[in-house]
Amino acid sequence: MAEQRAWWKEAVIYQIYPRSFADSNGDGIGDLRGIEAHLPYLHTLGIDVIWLSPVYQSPNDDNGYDISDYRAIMTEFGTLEDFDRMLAKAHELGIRIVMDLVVNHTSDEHAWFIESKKSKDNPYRDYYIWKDGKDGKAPNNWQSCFSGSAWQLDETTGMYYLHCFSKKQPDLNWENPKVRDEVFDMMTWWCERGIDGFRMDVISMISKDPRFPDGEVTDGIYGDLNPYVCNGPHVHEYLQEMNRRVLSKFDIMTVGEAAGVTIDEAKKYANAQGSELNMVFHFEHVGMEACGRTIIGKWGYEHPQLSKFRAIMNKWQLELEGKAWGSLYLDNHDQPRAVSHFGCDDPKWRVRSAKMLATMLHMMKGTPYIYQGEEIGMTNMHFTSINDCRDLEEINAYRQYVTEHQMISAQEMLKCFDAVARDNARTPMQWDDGPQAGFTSGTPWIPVNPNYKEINTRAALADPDSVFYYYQKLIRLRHELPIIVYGTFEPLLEEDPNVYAYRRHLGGSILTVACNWTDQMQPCDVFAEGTGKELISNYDTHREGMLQPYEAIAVLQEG
Ligand code: TEU
Ligand code: CA
Repeated sequence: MAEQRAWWKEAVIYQIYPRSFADSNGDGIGDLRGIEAHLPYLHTLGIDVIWLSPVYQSPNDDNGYDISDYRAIMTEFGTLEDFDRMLAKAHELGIRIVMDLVVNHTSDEHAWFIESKKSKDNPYRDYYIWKDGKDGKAPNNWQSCFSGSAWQLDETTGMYYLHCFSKKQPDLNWENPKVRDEVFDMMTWWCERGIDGFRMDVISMISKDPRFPDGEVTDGIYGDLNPYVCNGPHVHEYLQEMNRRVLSKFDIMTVGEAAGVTIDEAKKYANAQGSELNMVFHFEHVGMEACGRTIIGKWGYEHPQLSKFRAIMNKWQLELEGKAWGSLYLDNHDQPRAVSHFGCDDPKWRVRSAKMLATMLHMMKGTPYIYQGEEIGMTNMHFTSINDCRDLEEINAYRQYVTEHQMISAQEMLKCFDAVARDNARTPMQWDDGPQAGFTSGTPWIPVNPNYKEINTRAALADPDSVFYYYQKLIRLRHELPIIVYGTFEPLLEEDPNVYAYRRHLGGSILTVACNWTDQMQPCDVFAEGTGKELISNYDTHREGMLQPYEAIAVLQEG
């Protein structure tokens, strides 16, 4: 079946984490005017869509993923007028804006929750998930994704409410049709304001197993909630209703962040009939299962192994073909920096390996996502103490595993933070080599990575061989060559421990891609002698039958 064409299949998406992107008023916090001022930079890069992490009113317990008013802009970020001006400027530049929709939970400071907790018979009580305790304890043994129990006792009514994330993020009760009405009305309000779609935060978690059973105790303290909150009994019903009542009425794109999603579930969420969402993010390739040893919980510090990573990526490329559309990403605001995690951020190999990773991802099938700073090869930060942490996921994990239960040493925990902590991706965008990397004229909410003097957009724009211009070329190739968007995927060298290679096919044309994941020369024979046109590479010269350290190359044979 010929693939149905769509703009969101042909687009390259850039994620902005507003708090760390650009500060326009010197308070050390990124804001909407700062984003507006840098839209021309993104237009130069060539991206088509911006995914904006939450900008709604929030007490910032989880940096905006705890919303207290869905129809107001966070005070530090600006006003609705600032938003409208930024949106109009983006549209003038041909850039669409996709908002982050966080409706698995709200902030505990949202008006709905303030009402809900007042009494058991309050009209808003069933907007959230309240349960009686058991034997003086929580209703079950679930651990929150941010450590500790997933249940918080509320003294007023003596009942517990569920929070899969922080205690200031109570889960909404999607079984309540009034909740669905409120969410769908709010989504319509934003679509009528002119936005171009939604990234849907943990959307796979909105339907819970009504039995709320205890989970398997994996770290000796609490039970695992994931089997009972991900891909629940009504999740597809709710999304089909959302599609009917909102999404189908607008020319917008949707991507579901689907914690715990499997290939089979993804084929439902992102089915080709378009009855739910356009695509989903899965987590298999960025989790510890691609790396090997987990130390505790989600925490570890081994780098991904090519064999495990490739098996995961190839599985998703092959299984979604013709059935559902995929997303492609290596990092975001929750993940370590791609070049540090998958490549080599040693100054000797940072640029080469960043370009290799970009080639590997952007020549695949699916919609690619670039996280702010990835296009200039920004790297992880270094944690010297818990005081360097701003993210509650790290702070809570440190308290639980180091301080309270002594299950891991402070040094081991910090080593895990160096490798995979979310704050790695949240250090300020590095614009130039001036004070605070040009991010702010004040004191940034989180320190700038000390390597900003070498790694910044001003230096990148002045260097024709920079990672920036390499990404610009990858984006341009995707816009020019349908085989990159619509070609089928064929794995190559599936057992090679060092080289990731694959082919794309469309109408007789063949695109061959090979990427050396090591800092050593490696044999590679996937290119037929002399045929085809080199589309892109991170080396100017090549060695017959070999790949140079971190070499990537893509060759097109026109059919
Ligand atoms: O993340 C959901 C999620 O699964 C996270 O727990 C993520 O996988 C983990 O932090 C990786 O270490 C979404 C948002 O992207 C995240 O920023 C929010 O903190 C979370 O939901 C709650 O809204
Ligand atoms: Ca600011």
